[in-house]
Amino acid sequence: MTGTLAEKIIKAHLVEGEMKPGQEIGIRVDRVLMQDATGTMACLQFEALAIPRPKVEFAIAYVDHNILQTGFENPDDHRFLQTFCAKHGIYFSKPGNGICHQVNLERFSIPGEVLLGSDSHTPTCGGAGMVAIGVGGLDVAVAMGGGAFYLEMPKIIGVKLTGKLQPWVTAKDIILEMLRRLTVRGGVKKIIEYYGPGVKTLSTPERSTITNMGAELGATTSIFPSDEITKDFFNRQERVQDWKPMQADSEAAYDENMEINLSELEPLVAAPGSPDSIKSVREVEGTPIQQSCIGSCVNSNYRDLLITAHILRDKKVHPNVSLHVNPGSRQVLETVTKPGAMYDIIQAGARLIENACNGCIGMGSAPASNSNSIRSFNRNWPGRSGTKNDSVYLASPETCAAAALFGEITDPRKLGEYPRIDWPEKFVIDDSEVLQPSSQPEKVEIIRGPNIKPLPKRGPMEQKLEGEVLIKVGDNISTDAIMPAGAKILPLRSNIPAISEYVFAWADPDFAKRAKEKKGGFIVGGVNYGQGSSREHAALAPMFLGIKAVLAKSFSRIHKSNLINFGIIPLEFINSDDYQKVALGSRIKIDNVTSTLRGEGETMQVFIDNGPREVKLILTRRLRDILLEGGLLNYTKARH
Ligand code: MIC
Ligand code: SF4
Repeated sequence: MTGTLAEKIIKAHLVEGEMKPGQEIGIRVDRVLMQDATGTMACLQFEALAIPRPKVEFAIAYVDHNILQTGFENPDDHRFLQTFCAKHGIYFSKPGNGICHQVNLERFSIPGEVLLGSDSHTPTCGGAGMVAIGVGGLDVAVAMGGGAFYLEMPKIIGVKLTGKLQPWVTAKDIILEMLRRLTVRGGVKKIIEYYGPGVKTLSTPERSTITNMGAELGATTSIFPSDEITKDFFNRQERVQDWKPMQADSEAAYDENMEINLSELEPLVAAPGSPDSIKSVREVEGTPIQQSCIGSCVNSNYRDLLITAHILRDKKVHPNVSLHVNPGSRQVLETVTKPGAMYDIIQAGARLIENACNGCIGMGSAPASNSNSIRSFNRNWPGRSGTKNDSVYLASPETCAAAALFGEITDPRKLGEYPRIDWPEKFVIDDSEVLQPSSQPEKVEIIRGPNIKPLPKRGPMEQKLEGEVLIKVGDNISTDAIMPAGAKILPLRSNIPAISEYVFAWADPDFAKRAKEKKGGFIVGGVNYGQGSSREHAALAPMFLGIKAVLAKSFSRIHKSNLINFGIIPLEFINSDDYQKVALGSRIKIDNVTSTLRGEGETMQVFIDNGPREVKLILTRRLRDILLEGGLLNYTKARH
């Protein structure tokens, strides 16, 4: 790996370690973003560090997830965040201003800088040449306090793009093709860097569609060069002063290489259940559809909405279909509304949904039982839509709009001539919904309604851990399965005692009750345990229920860090037989926890039903020390 763009940016930010794949490095963070569902905790954690103002160049909190106000909980959180941000030097994007990733790309991305965000789709800004990484809220809080961000130096995969997309084939189909080739774990411990002549054929928002959904590959981040096309985007955002060229050397050498000829791609979908269940639209054509949703942070930009408007112009949505459209930001909504394109969408019968996450996280727009929904979103794990046994297809906005018109999955190439999309000379620029921090912070009172409960604490690591296996799950279990979201549970994000009642609620509704009765215990998982979101609640709530360790075949990057951050030990099976044998109710005993963590050994002895087993404990000194302290907050406080 030499001369790659990701390497250059990391090198310029390196504060500790050697940039060899697999080695721990520390990097300086320039900017952070938070969103409301993870941000309330991140703010409480920042407060616990007792640092008055962020030490990074720019910090912002968005309200975009917990948007439905069906009770006091979400508005309590919004008000807490607004007052907290005003007092503590953090910018605040009001509810309705848009999805964090879309707004951040438009207004706050800076090529060549490092962005850390408490949301897994933070890599969206990689479309503008940033190293943008999704992490748990506590990592963001520590970075805001001036701490470096530590990660395992990833391998860099170079993806050469050649050719040009054919009409009706889109950036979404490029990332779906990546998911077809690599699956949801193909990007773990990797950065995906795009280069080659095909890059020039893609606009900045299209590039961001691709980097956004690199999260579904499990990648640390994804990045595009910053070139004349990026400059053009910054020009139309009236902030060309923030732009700079950034690209890999022409002779850059990648750790792994891939090539995609854009001319050969066709429209694709991810079939229900997982973002990597890829099929061509042709294969599933004719599948009846009852709902079509266009929006979410991966596909709700100006281009996506304008093409939707072109497709729907002077037509009507099929009588059996409910079409939901949500622009990614107020800027997108205003820019599309000005020339009248929004009218085309509304007259066709679409339901206009707020500029926010909405149905993507089950915050409204849940589909009916036994019905098919097609969505321009990025995730379709079972139940994520809010409906049990849901059947959600993921596709481009073009394919979603075609399905909305015909009532069944339809190859968008049948829609005729591909409309020409002209970018507006300038996007509508109005940052008035992003509030600046107060210039008189001493006068600001932070308002905590009854939904804001204090942070739960954990003491230092115990030498001996003992208990039962409280649940055993299979491969690729997402954090949505561990700590479900949706309109009922998401509003409890600031109230850990309340939200912990829902851990594994869909997989095993008795889990929380059992965990409390048994005074904690252990979780057993398969490969890629904890894939998906950055939500640290998938570690924090189990910690609250007394979970001491998770034994799995392997872990996703963000969730593994979150477990460590909250003092839960991630242990990996060496022998897959051990995974087979361990069962719900098996007794687990670890006698030498702290002494093993104090040493350097790469295994830990665990007794499973009295039988001694060795499991992998591959952790750096720093991560072992974090576990010994009982989590990152204790660790950071002890070192201030
Ligand atoms: C998601 O898409 O799953 C979320 C909701 O945006 C999460 C963050 C969260 O759970 O709050 C993510 O992607 O990190
Ligand atoms: Fe919001 Fe969905 Fe994007 Fe997560 S994936 S940030 S819920 S729009």
